[in-house]
Formats: sequence, C-alpha cells, structure tokens
Amino acid sequence: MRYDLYLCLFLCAYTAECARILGVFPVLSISHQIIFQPIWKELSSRGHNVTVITPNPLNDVFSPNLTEIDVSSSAKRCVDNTDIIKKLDTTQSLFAKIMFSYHFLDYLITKELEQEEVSRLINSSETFDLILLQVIGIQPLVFGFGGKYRSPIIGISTLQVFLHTHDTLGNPTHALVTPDVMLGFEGDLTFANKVESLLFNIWYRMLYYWYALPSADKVARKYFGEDIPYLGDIERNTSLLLVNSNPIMHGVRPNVPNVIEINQIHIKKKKPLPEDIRKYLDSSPQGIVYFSLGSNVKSANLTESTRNVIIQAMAELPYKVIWKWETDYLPGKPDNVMIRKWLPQQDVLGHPHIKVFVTQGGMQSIEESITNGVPMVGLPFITDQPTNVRRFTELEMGLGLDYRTMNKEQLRDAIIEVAENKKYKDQVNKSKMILADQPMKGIEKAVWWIEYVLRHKGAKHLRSAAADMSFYEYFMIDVICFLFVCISLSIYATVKLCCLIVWLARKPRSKVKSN
Ligand SMILES: *[C@@H]1O[C@H](CO)[C@@H](O)[C@H](O)[C@H]1NC(C)=O
Ligand SMILES: *[C@@H]1O[C@H](CO)[C@@H](O)[C@H](O)[C@H]1NC(C)=O
Ligand SMILES: *[C@@H]1O[C@H](CO)[C@@H](O)[C@H](O)[C@H]1NC(C)=O
Ligand SMILES: *[C@@H]1O[C@H](CO)[C@@H](O)[C@H](O)[C@H]1NC(C)=O
Ligand SMILES: *[C@@H]1O[C@H](CO)[C@@H](O)[C@H](O)[C@H]1NC(C)=O
Ligand SMILES: CC(=O)N[C@H]1CO[C@H](CO)[C@@H](O)[C@@H]1O
Repeated sequence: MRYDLYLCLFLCAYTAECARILGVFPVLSISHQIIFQPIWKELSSRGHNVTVITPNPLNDVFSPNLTEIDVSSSAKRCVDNTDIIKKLDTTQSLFAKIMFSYHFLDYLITKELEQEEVSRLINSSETFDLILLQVIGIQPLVFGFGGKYRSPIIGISTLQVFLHTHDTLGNPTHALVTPDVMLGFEGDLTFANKVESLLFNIWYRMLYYWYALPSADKVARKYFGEDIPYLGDIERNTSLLLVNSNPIMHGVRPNVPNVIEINQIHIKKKKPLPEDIRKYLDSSPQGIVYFSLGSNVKSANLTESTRNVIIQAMAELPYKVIWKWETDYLPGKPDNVMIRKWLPQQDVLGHPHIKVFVTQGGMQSIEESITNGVPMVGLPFITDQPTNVRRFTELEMGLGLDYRTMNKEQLRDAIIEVAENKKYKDQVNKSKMILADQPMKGIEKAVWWIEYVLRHKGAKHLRSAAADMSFYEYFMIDVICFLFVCISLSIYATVKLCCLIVWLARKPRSKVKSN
C-alpha cells in the first residue's frame, strides 16, 4: 500500500502532475471528435486520470487511466430527430443557420446532461483539476461544468470560433480584418460585405449576450445547481483556447497569447491498406479518383438527380474511382467505380495513384488531402464547407462546383482538369511543405499547453486586459464621449469668448457714438 503511494507520488512528480481531467465533447460527429480523441488519449497515457463525456468513445482497453462516458445513445436520438444537413444547407439564411445551430446544440447538450451516467457524475462529489470543453458555435451550457468544479477551463475548437468566444479571451474581432466565419467571406470585401460584417458583429453580440447566454444560464442552474456563478462569468474565466486552425486554409489573424492554434492533430502514421483496397489502387496506374462526402453528408442520401449526375460523370472518366458509399448497392454503378461503406481515408489518400479527391470540403478532409499532396474537387454542403472550398480554389489547390446546379460535363471536366493540370498538384505540394514545417506537432503543442495550464493552475498571466473590458470600454466610447464633450465645450467657450471680445471691442465705440 505504502509502495503504491510512493510510486504514484513519484510518477506524479515525474509527469509534472497526475491531474484529474474532465473532458466534455458533446457533439456527435466523428470529424470533430477525431481532433479531441488523440488529445484525451495522449493525456491519459501521460499518467493523467482523464474522464471524458463523448458520443464517440475510443473504447480502448489499453488506456486504464481513461474513463469514457458514452453519450452516443442520447446524441443519436437528437441527430435522428433533426434534419441537420437540410437546416445547415447553404441555401438557408445566415439567421436561420445560426438560430438552428443554437437550438440544436442546446437540445443535444440537455439530452446528454440528462443521461444517467452524466447526471450521476454531476451529482457525485468528484473533483477535477482541469476542465476541457468543446467550443462549437453557440453552446454556453457546457460551461456549467466549469461552474460546478471551479477549476481552470480550456476550450478546444475544431472550427474557427464565433465572435463571443473571441470576446471571452479578449481576442480582437475586427469586422473587416477577420470577418466572422459564418459570413463566408474573406480577403477583399466589397462595400456591401463591409456593411454586412459590421451589422453582423453587432447583431450577433446582441443575440448572444441578451438572449442565448441568459436563457442557457437558466437551464444550466437546473442541471448544475443554483450555486454556480453566472454562465457568462464562467465562460469569461476560460484560461486558454486551443483552435484547430490551418495556416494555409484559414489565413492569418491576430491572437492574444492564450489563444493557441493547433493543426493536423488527427493526422496519423501511415498504416497498410486493407488487402482488397490496396490491390485495387495498385492495379490502377492510370490514376484513381477518391470520392467521399465525409461523415456528416452521406453520399447515399443524395437526391437521385445529383447521384445520377455524379455516376454519369464518373463513368466517363479515364480513371478508376473509389467511392465511400454507405449502402451495399449503388444503382447504376459504372464498371470503373468501386464502392466501400468505409475507407481508411488517410491511407487511401497516401496512395501514389490517387490523382484527385472529390470532397465535401470539411476542414479535416482538406487537411488530409494537403498532407498527402492530393489536389481536390469540392462539392460543399454545409457550415464552413463553401468557405473552405472557395479558399482552396483561390489558392489553386483544386476546383469547386455547386452540387445543386452542376451537370455531368462540368463535374467530369473539373475532375480531369484537376488531375491533369500540374498547377493544382504543385500548389498542394507547396502547401504541404508549409504545413510540415512547424516547430512541433499539433498534438505535442496541444498537450504541452494543457499541462502548462495545469502547472500554473490557470493562465491568468496570459490574459489580455481586453477580456475584462465591457463593450463601451473596449471601443473607448466613454473616452470618446468625454473628449467630444470637452472639445464641444471648448469650441463653444472659444466662440462665446470671441463674441464677448467682439462685443467688448464694439461697445466703447458705440458709447463714443452715443456720447
Ligand atoms: C496510467 O497512469 C500511470 C500513472 O498514473 C502511468 O504510469 C501509466 O503509464 C498510465 N498507463 C497508460 C497505459 O497510459
Ligand atoms: C480515475 O478516477 C476515477 C474516478 O474518480 C477512479 O474511479 C479511478 O480509479 C481513477 N483511476 C486511476 C488510474 O487513478
Ligand atoms: C442527480 O440529482 C438530481 C437533482 O438533485 C436528480 O433529479 C437526479 O435524479 C440525480 N441523478 C442521479 C443519476 O442520481
Ligand atoms: C475562475 O477560475 C478559477 C480557477 O482558475 C476558480 O478558482 C474561480 O472560482 C473561477 N471563477 C468563476 C467565476 O468561475
Ligand atoms: C514538392 O515541393 C518540394 C519543394 O518545394 C520539392 O522538393 C518536391 O520535389 C515537390 N514534390 C512534388 C511531388 O512535386
Ligand atoms: C445511408 C443513410 O444515411 N441513409 C439515410 C438517409 O436519410 C434517411 C432519413 O432522412 C435515413 O433514414 C437513412 O438512414
């Protein structure tokens, strides 16, 4: 018993601290969870006792220091009850998309909080030294965990974060320099864009601070107890934010020192391909097109007309095609197409015969494509996908098409153009070299910063003064008003003084006259 204790003490000293860490990653979407999974796995193998709430557990029997609370049953029920792809489709208005994602995340997280294992954890007297929270869109409810355990909070986001998350850390959000990701425009803005961006910045904050946050605070009290601080104050207490941000795809933005950009977290070491797939790829030196719409958008759920356009285009390609198709049967499957319900995407992209990746344009897929030097054809569907595709088209790493309006010739020609014109491959190669040239790997960086916050019990010393300023202080509205009043008063006083002088100067003369 004694020895165990000494051993544990020794190990704790050795690994900086064997901390008790709670991770809350509520969103059911493997393309997001593959960013978090390596982080929680690495932390546990470094000796921390990690508990995570996730709908995508690793179920790894070799991780004894890891406790995963599987909330997939609650999450699946929410997802099945909602037509997410339609609600977040590019044809929906910005307002509709934002309101939908707010209500959906609220619904999802509430259902997960109600799940028995989660409820039991919240009711128990467990303590944690650090809370890791998934930051995505508008979901202030998860910050209830921070209020419950009163320990330092680290936010981790797989996407560019929304305005209010920048606010919590005092990160600058200039309407023109860094327009919000939901607006979908970057680079040179038109005048109309500028007006829209500024109005959005104001409208969004009104929505968040006056509506979303107060209503989430009421809900949080129900689940985490009445004694938690105001949800907005807990959120403002965030020590550090890790943002999955790709320097090629996202461009640059100014960040305060406690906003850390990480990338390529989910890039794995190459593994051998399954035998049948390897044979197929090896036997196709004329080139192969890899087609996958990712994990959220299902190829099998495309409308019949879109599917037919794709099938006809594929049939006319001078290459073979390997398609992630989620059912056993693809009606009208051309001979040059192989379908699989699931594919080891990174290893497929790493095969030298792959010429083009036809993708929905999710950030993780694009990152995998760049790391493997494969140019892309983008068919964007939801959220950030149109922006991502526009961006890689601008960078000449591929071409983009609108899946609703494209015809078979356009798709076929785009694929052939990207496969045969060397400029796309060269651009991807350039980006690949830039991405590879970093001081440390994404996962190492993430874990280093998480342990940094543990070692210093927060990161108050990195906190920008802007994080604690109110809106009017940050924009110096009080100072500007004060100066305006001062200047107005002095102008008024000067004018009055001049009048007085003129009047005085005239007065004796008039006296003289009257005399
Ligand atoms: C579990 O944590 C201990 C220290 O608490 C560490 O020595 C061990 O390597 C960890 N085990 C695994 C498999 O990660
Ligand atoms: C980690 O914490 C959980 C929950 O408190 C506990 O049941 C478990 O024994 C701990 N694991 C280790 C390896 O200390
Ligand atoms: C946790 O506590 C709440 C309120 O105190 C209660 O409604 C809920 O049933 C408890 N959950 C579990 C799993 O005991
Ligand atoms: C802020 O975080 C610290 C730990 O870093 C904690 O002690 C404090 O209670 C938190 N305050 C609020 C309002 O959540
Ligand atoms: C990619 O670029 C690097 C240097 O920029 C070059 O050395 C390499 O040969 C290129 N590879 C391909 C496949 O073009
Ligand atoms: C393969 C696949 O995901 N099919 C889904 C298509 O959408 C319907 C409902 O919209 C689901 O029931 C199917 O499972």
